[in-house]
Amino acid sequence: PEPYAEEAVPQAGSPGLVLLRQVGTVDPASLDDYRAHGGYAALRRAFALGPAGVIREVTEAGLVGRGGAAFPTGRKWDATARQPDHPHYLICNADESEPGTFKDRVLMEGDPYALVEAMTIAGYATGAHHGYLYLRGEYPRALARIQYAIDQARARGLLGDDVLGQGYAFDIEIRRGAGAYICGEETAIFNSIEGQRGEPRSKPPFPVEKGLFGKPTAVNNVETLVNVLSILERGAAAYAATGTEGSTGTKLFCVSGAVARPGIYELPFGVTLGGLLETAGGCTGTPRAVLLGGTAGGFVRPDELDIPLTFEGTRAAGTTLGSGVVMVLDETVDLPRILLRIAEFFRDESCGQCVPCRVGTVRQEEALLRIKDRTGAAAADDIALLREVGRAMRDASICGLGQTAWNAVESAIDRLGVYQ
Ligand code: L3W
Ligand code: SF4
Repeated sequence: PEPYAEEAVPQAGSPGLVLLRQVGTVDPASLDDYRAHGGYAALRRAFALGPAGVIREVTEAGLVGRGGAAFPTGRKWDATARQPDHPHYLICNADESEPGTFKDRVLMEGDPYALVEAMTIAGYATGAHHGYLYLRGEYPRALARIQYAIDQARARGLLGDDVLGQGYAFDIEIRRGAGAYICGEETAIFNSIEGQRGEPRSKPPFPVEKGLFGKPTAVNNVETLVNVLSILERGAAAYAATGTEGSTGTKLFCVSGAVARPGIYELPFGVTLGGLLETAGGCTGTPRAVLLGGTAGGFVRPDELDIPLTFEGTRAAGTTLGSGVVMVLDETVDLPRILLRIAEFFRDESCGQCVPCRVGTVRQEEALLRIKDRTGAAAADDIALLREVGRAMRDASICGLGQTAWNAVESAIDRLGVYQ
């Protein structure tokens, strides 16, 4: 393996890893090596269980989506499988673009066959014969490795008209994004693949009913899919024994910023934020804040490190786990500048389709620019304006981008007391 995966995964090769167990230890270019490490046992078990049996295991395991919204995967697959309209499609959302997120890249570069196998299982469970991998355009190494893995799997009868001689036809096509963050929104992916502008569609109807080309479609994040392998290998009960009741299994955390050993960490759900930072070698300076959950998430204070990293725990603490971003900021950072950068990002990445987001993200950036060096009464009017604009974006935007564009700024004002 090339050095990248090992550098990005300080835990590489450690015992107890589930999703990362092969990253840095398996040769990503060798199907034989993947199989020698137990690869394709999960697909064999899937064929033995049948589609309904696979969905039952995934549901009983309590698996929920790892892209940020934590929707139950079993429910999504069941709803797709039941649709009378055909064909069904499977899409793996690998347009990983949330600032500070790089977990899916590590999985795809370090263990590409795992994703190919997991997509095959998801296609089988949901009744799809065609899977798309919608890949972030700026991931050339992931593209090369996954495309090679797909070609090898096809040549060895693990994709194609008769997968593993079981009479099931499935193949995978890679589509690359072209640098737009919004194309990671599931319905914008449909438009992008169909050759239209990458703009989100209104939901409902949900993709499980009307997705790609208007057909039933299951869309899952890379990390979500890779979890399915260990669910099938070990069984739902063994999988669910890790983590908490509301958040089962392990989670990949993308730790960056002022920590001694930044990188991707895999830990059971329920570890505290402080416990995770300790695993990453601790903060290198005096901590000022942690951005949790990415730009769609929010900042927390250094005295809040006892927050349990679970979906329910972060929700109760008024924040979110998002896709697993943990960005540590020390006292040397210029917070108003960071907020401006986040606002610039949202203004830039808004697709412009709906007014609250198109106009709101511009107004938000303007207000932040005005108060960059102000505090107290001098900032009060603009903070009131930010709240009003933020509420409008949250309540009236079509998709998650506009709905969450004010989260980080709001948390910096209310939790960190910036501009006071
Ligand atoms: C069937 C229903 N399906 C919901 C499905 C829906 C989607 C999933 C979640 O993402 C998050 C946000 C940020 N019948 C259903 C149903 N579904 N109700 O469940 O749906 P939803 O609408 O809650 O969320 P979403 O719009 O898919 C918003 C996070 O995404 N985010 C992340 C960005 C970046 C990355 C990355 O770079 N990897 O994830 C940005 O906003 O945290 O929670 O499949 O169809 N009744
Ligand atoms: Fe486009 Fe923003 Fe509306 Fe989403 S909320 S559809 S990104 S304008």
